[in-house]
Amino acid sequence: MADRIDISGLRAVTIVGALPHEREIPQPLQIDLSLEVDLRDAGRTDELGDTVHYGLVADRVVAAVEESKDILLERLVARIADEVLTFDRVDAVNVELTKLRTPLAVDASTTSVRIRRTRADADLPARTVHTAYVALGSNLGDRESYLRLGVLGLGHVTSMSSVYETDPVGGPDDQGAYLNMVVEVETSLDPFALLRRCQQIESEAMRQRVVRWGPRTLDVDIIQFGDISIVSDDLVVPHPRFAERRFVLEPLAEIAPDRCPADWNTTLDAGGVYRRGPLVLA
Ligand code: PH2
Ligand code: MG
Ligand code: MG
Repeated sequence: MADRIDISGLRAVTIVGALPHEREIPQPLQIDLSLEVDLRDAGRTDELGDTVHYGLVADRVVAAVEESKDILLERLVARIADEVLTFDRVDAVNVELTKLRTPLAVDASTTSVRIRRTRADADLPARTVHTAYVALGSNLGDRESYLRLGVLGLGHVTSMSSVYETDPVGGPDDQGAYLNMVVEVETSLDPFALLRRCQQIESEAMRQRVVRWGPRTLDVDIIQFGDISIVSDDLVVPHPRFAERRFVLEPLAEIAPDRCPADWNTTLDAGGVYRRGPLVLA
């Protein structure tokens, strides 16, 4: 992964060095950082939560440097790398630490050290990525455009079912047919953060929650999140009704048959779900 976030020319003043006068007088340092971060999700979603907030990184690094009183640049540069790796989207970090006023008697402009550290070097667990299955449904307006908006907003979509035209289940009698689909998403968001993301996408689609199970421009539901079970006021995972809904199971079976209950296809009423074809993204 070649994606990087660079912070260059960061300055801080602190006590560092082995020479007697360096123990007395704080000196100016420059810190140059290059963070290895997967930027694909943020490139799609335009969400700060999908990347590393470099303002926070810069603040934390400057604070760590100002608090330190190390003898060696080697020790301080390791401290900086550890600080940056506490941001769990950072897979690895390159740090260059420079004394801007070299303490040497000879003529030299700067002295610096440079290291690269990965999460494994710091004994930190690799960034955790979960596989979630998300169902999308629309039965108002330009339904296919709403599905597209949903898919693009979800971030790293690794698999997409076909689009299905489906008869409405529940709700008022006079509502139109739905388009439904299910996508597989790789995410480092936790389930509640993914829920907020889904709700954000729905509000972007100007969803108006008027009637329960009534018509909607876009409904985005988490069906499964890894093998995690959650029962809370705002979120139940796996989705409590997915196993009864052909409009979820047919698309889910297309991309992840092992995620469907056994025999669903023979025990559930047939009909009402018609495969249309792939969602055209461009
Ligand atoms: N969603 C519902 C209720 N009924 N029926 C179909 N066919 N498709 C849906 O997505 C759907 C529904 C509640 O979210
Ligand atoms: Mg729903
Ligand atoms: Mg919903």
